[in-house]
Amino acid sequence: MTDTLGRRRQVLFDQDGAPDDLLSLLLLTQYDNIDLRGVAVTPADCLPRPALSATHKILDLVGRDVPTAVGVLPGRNPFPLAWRIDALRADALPVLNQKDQRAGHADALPAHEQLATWLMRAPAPITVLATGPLTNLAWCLDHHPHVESRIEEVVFMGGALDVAGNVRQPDHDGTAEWNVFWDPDALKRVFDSSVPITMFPLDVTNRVPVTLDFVRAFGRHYGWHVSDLAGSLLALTFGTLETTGLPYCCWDSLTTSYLAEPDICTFETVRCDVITRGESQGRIVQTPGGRPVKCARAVDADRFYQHFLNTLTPGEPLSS
Ligand code: AGV
Ligand code: CA
Repeated sequence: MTDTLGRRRQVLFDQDGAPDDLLSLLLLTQYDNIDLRGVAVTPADCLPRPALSATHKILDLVGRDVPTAVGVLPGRNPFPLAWRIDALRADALPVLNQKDQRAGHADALPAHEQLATWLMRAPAPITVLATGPLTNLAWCLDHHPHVESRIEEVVFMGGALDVAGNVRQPDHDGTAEWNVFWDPDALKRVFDSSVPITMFPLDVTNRVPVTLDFVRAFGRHYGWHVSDLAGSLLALTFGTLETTGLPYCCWDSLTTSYLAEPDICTFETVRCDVITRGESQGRIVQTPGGRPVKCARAVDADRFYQHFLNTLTPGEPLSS
């Protein structure tokens, strides 16, 4: 999907280094209609150093030179360490370590300042894809208000509207989704701006769990670096159902697929607000006076899995 002049859509990607985020990065690198201008790593659902390293190795693997930056701003509610260490596992995957890596360096600026710079320098309105918390973007809006007009659309994985949240923490009532819970004030700040927001809450992302059949489909293409990486990252997600009671889903990759195939989901405008304090912090509420958000409400799951598989495997299986 290019615009009427055939221009590619410019995207800044703010991700937080979980397997799902790294799969999203891989998808983005394969989309012909996307001009990926920068990748930020938010230190939320990851250890930032290995997540940055894995990010560099993925870009290297697919032969892409894209600027990166690592985040330093903290969230109020830290992610479980047991999840954050997945970045160490991803960074150690053999497919990402086929050669001595040139030490990849992030830009010297921390991600929030770098994001502001990228936004200010963007030659045309730019899309911000966020598959982690919105902390960096909120900082940009606070400190450089004029960047608001540079943003064409914020595409965000987060929230839970008419379904339960996925936060299971003491002193919390379970109504929040983690990307919002990590830094509820950040979403509030983005809601208070005028940027168009397209949001992918758990209501739809829960419908695309990582299944064994789906992971095994990548095994049929074993031997091609991109499908090996995709299958390995998906395999890292197993055990989630057993340890948390909830399956690992393609939360971020479904959100990312919107940039290539915008009609895999259907959307409704919902007026939203976010609770920032107390036992429901991070919960999104629908209220008549709330801020309009374009929310994904239904997904064609089969079409999504097919899109994901087609994008990250070669035309034909290497062996039958
Ligand atoms: O709430 C979904 C978000 C997505 O951006 N993340 C994971 C995806 O990257 C947090 C999360 C929720 N449940 C999790 C998460 C789990 N069981 N393991 C790791 N991360
Ligand atoms: Ca994420």
